[in-house]
Amino acid sequence: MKKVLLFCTALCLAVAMGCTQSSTTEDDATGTATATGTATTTPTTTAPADTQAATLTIADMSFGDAITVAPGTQISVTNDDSVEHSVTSRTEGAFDVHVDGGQQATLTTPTEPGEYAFYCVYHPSMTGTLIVK
Ligand SMILES: [Cu+2]
Repeated sequence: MKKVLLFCTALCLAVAMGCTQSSTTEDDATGTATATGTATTTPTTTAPADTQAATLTIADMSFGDAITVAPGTQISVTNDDSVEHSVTSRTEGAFDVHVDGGQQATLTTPTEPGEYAFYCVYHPSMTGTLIVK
């Protein structure tokens, strides 16, 4: 009878320890996941705010609203469409950037202030305006 009791106690202890160990591991995993999520969210929130003034997003065959930038600024051009577009100035040689579908490119704005009309060489009906000042 005593032997059975001892065995039971040992088994109960083992189960209890097993439970404690597994729950500790889960807590650790949850803690790590939360920390990682927070770390990832912070830079993502910061990045668009910093680059907002120098970003041109092409979507639905449109350049969107006119953008105003400082001379000699680097603009990040994002093509959200599946087809290639270009950002080509009507002022010859001012800028001409081609971006494949789903890709990004960098456009350096002219150093001469002014209003630059541009279009897409593949879809000439797509037009936009870049204001440098
Ligand atoms: Cu185009």
